Order: sequence, then structure tokens, then C-alpha cells
Amino acid sequence: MSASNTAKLKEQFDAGLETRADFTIDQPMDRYSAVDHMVWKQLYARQTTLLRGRVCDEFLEGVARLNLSPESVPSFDSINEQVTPATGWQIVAVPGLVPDQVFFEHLANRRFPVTWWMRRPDQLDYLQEPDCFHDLFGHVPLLINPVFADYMHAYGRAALAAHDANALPLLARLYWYTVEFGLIRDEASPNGVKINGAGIVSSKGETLYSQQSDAPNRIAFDLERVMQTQYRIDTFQKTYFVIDDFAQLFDVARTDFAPLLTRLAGTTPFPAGEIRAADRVITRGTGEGWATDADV
Ligand code: HBI
Ligand code: FE
Repeated sequence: MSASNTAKLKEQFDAGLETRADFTIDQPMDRYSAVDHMVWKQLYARQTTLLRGRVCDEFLEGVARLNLSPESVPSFDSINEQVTPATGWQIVAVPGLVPDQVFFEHLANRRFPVTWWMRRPDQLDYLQEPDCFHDLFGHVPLLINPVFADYMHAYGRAALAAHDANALPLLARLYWYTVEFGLIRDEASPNGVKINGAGIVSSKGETLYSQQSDAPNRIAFDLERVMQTQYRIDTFQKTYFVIDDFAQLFDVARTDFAPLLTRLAGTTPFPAGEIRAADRVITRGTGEGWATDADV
């Protein structure tokens, strides 16, 4: 865990929020300030406007079905009333990033950890760690979609099973390039893609960049390729992977990961911006504005 996260946990402890062994807490509704609600309202309005015509239909359908309040931070209970009957998923409040093993255990049991606190007004555009807006607005709308819901569950089980197998980086890349920064094919849209990843959907800058910029590569999704590709956590992506549709994730969810992870565990990963001979390239990026320092 990072130093800032440790500080965050200490803050929660000092604030008297009781953290259970599985890192969940009760969402402290009375701790949201007027500023927190205003930040939610601003981000919600900004992203719902911007995402129209840019995000995949399944996401918009999820936002509508969840009945997310535009005016104030929603109560997690009210969201569970919608999502649990639909797909069996439940959201649980957490103080922030939780250890990998804990995170995977939640996913494997159809629980999605949602950070309870909201970013500050000076962090509307960028925040390195997940806050309530990213976790809730970015991730939860797709959890009401049965195909995506099953993919997340299968991912959690696979990650849990593989935890000790040197396989974590491979699985983290799969999560990164699908759940966080995934694009989906749509011929009628700019560069032939719509948005579906939570890290894009919750960011104004990356919503525009991922779909419209000439800089990044957009490459058709391939499971092994994705698992071998490094990623950046501190800048916009150099490469996005594009699924044909959510049914493709359904197939991924049924993959037996074990032999794949064993085979790929010792291989050298590919740099984030590299195009490979076997790639099905949708757009070849200009690379303009890319950071030149080493990939993470
Ligand atoms: N904890 N709260 C929270 N949210 C995450 O997205 C998260 C996490 N812990 C670990 C983790 N993600 C990573 O291991 C995944 O990106 C693979
Ligand atoms: Fe996320």
C-alpha cells in the first residue's frame, strides 16, 4: 500500500470510522459536507453531458437504472436496491485502496468496494487514487449489466486463484485495459470507438482524448496481448484495447486462466506504446505529447 493510502487509513481511524477485517465500513452519510455534495453534483453534470454519444449504451442504461442522484452523493443502500436484484452484485464502502487479496475476495463474492469519500474541488480533473465519484459513477453502472457483471465476478475468482502464481501483473493489466480503460467498437463514432472503461468515464480529459485524439494507438482486444502490455498510471494511455462487444468479455470470463498465466509468467512485457506485428490495429497513434520516461 502507498504512503498516501496509509495516511488515509489513519485519517479514517482518527475519524472514528470502524474498519472491519475485510476493510469495509458503514458509509458515513453524515460526514459528507455541502462541498462534497457540490463536487458530486458538478462532476455528475459534467460527465453525463460529455458522455452522451461517446460512452457505450450499456453504461447509459446502467446510469438510468441505478437512479443515481444528480444532486448529492448517493447512499450505497439505495444503489444496492437496484443492482442486487438485477445481477446479485452489492457495493460495499471502503476507506480507499484495499490490498489486492482483499479486493479480489470481494469481487469473487460479487461485492464491489467503493471508496466512500469525495475528492476536493481542486481535484475535479485529476486524482491518482480512486474516490467515490470514480468508484461509483465509473464502475457501478456496468455492474447492472449481466454480461459485464459476470465478467467482473470471473475476474475476481481468477485473480484470487492466481494470487501466489507470479501472475498478478498479468491480471492487473487485464483489469486495467478492460475495466478501467476499455474501449468498445462502434463504427459510427470517432475513430470507430465508444468508451466503456471506468477510468475514462470518470475523467473529462480522458473521455475526449481516448476517443478523439490522434495520439494513442487503438488496437483490437486480444487476451494474451493485453496481459503482456505494460501501462501508465500517471498519464493518459498510449494504447487502448477495443472489444467488439460485451459478449467478447463473456468469452474471456470463461477462459481457463491457469495455463495462460503459467506460460506468460516469465515473459518480458511489451512497452505501453508499442505496436506488434500480430496486432489488429484500429488507429495507429501519432504519439504526440507522449511522455518519454520509462513505462511503469
Ligand atoms: N482497492 N478500493 C480498491 N479499488 C481498486 O480498484 C483496487 C483496490 N485494490 C487493488 C486493486 N484495485 C488492483 O489490484 C486491481 O487494479 C487489479
Ligand atoms: Fe477503478
